[in-house]
Amino acid sequence: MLEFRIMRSSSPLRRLALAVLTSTLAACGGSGDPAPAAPDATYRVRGELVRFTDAGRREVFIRHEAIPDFRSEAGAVVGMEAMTMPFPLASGVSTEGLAAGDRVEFVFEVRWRASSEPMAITSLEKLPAGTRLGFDPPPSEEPIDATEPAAAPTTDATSTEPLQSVEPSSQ
Ligand SMILES: [Cu+2]
Repeated sequence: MLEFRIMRSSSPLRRLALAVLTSTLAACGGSGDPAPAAPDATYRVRGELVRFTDAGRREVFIRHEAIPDFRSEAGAVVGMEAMTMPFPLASGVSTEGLAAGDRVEFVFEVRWRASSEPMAITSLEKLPAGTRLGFDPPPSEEPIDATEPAAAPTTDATSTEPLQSVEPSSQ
């Protein structure tokens, strides 16, 4: 709330000046990595790599798990349900060894006031094969509960006898 009020109270002129300064600095980045503005938020999420959307593999569709702490641009925790969506990859993020169908863990940053795409993946790593994710169906539901409604205890004496072993006893 405090942040919000400060943002609103800063004059449009000041914000414009800041924007110009920021873009000037970015343009003057030269040989080094242009230092992007600090992200508004960073999330570490797991998901399944559905496919790369371009030949250069700089954007990827990921079916991600729910992100309960996802914040809106206004800063409210709105959460994000599990879904499949595209994520651009920040420069320098390697896709080596990754293929469609891989389970992955990734970090993405959000910059709501970015001039173009507000989200970018800054880390993308393969999870061990067979890693279960939140949207997977439950593990094979062994019909433990379904088969036998608990039988009433029987008073039949024979049922308490251990079964005769077919094998001769070794002792
Ligand atoms: Cu999403």
